Amino acid sequence: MRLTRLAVATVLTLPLGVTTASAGPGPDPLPISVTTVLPAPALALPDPREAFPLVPDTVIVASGPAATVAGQLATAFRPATGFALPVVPDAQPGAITVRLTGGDSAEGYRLDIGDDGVELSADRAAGLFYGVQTLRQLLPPEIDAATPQDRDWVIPGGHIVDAPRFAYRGAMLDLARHFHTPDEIRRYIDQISRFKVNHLHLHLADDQGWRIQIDSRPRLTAVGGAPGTGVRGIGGGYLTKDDYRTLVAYAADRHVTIVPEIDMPGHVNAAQVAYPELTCDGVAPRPRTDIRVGYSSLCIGTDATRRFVTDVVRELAAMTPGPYLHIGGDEAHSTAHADYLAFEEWLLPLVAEYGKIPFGWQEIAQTPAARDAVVQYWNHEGDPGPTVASGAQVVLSPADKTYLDMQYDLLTPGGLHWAGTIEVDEAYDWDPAGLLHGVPEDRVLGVEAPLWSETLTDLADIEFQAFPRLPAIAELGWSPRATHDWESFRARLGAYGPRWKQQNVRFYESPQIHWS
Ligand code: TNX
Repeated sequence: MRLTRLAVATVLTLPLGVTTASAGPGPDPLPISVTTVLPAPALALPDPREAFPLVPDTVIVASGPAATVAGQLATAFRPATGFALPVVPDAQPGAITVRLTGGDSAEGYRLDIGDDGVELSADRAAGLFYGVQTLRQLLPPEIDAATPQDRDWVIPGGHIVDAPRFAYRGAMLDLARHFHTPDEIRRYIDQISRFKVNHLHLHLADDQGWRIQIDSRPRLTAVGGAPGTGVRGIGGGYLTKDDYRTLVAYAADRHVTIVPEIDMPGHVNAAQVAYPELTCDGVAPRPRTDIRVGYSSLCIGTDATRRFVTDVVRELAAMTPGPYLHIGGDEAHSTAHADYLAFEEWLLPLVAEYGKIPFGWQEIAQTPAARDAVVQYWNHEGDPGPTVASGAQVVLSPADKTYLDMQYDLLTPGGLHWAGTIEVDEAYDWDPAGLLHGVPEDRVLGVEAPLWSETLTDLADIEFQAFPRLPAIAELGWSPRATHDWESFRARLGAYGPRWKQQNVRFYESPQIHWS
């Protein structure tokens, strides 16, 4: 029987377990409550005496810009409930109210759930969007079904007051080693945004391929994106400017900012195959489909290199509305040290001239110009470098904790293990504050989980590597340190399994987790 609003009294007499995910091995399944959300909210107070039943005549009240997010909420809940869930402007009792408030919290939100209604409020649309992601997790996994389910829908009562610990919560996809299609990227955006991840870094060029249209340099994609480019010659493909703009807009609707990366001065073999004048001897290297790194370098200080880099930065900046442009800078083992420093001293200000904040891998921290950049650390051991000591902001992607392409253990298929294997507890058990020697928390812009694609081809491979570790990194980026607790995290993660199953998301059923 479906619940109607008249049946609220019945709901209240039911044990909380009414919204429980199905039983599985291990301890009792976790009943859904405001405390079971991933990533953990800053403050969550359950009220077991209250609960809000979603019924066929439930309406969503919102007006102005809040109506956009209210529409996303309705779109998320309509298929599985089969309810109309109209978005209406006028306040009424017993509704889900979505409301913008007057303050200046960029991403925070508040949820108050009682018998008489649900109120979701935030200062900005991003906060409302995150409140919607939380609400989705307060209904049972079947809420993600594509067709109407014959069951009751009850949102457990209580209050959440939530805001992120760090402004930057990122994921990265490597399109160069294997191209991933816009549909695959969209599906990944759908998944990461559920965990309040707000940046997607796209690694668009490397030795094996070039994956973004640059009008002034058509051979980059004609050659570097041709069939047969990529590791083992599998894949090929590239994003047209239209593809890219459509992706940027799709991500923005989910409050995800795209951070495009062109890796320089190393990792440039594909560019040199297309434009041999970028080498010092003018001879085109052979195309590469292996996974070695560190052998290619732009020829530093030539007009040809300066013109090329300027063309690429100019066009990439013009098609990117987000604040950042990532210029790589890692593993330039074939660039002389003095050349590397000179190149970065020229390149980082060039990015700023085109209106973007330069972003680069940690190697750029050797140059003074990096003081105005975001520096992304993949190796947290040792000295973070003089520029960081003097003020640059950092994003933390320690390879031995956040590299989603590392194997879970040596038996899991796919992935590499040069930084070790990473089980779920290792991805979760660290603190972004204090990871880098001498870098205080207020210098940490956030965290990012990169996923390099040497061994990955399709979306199923991506999902298997990302889940369930991505939510661990997302929680480190979002949740206050005071909530950090492995037992709590693993219980909430175990209860999330049925949601991935419901959505046909492939994930690694880690033996560390009791999956519901
Ligand atoms: C290191 S660490 C890389 C990538 C590889 C990755 C594979 C860093 C910034 N670069 O070139 O794809 O390892 O795990």
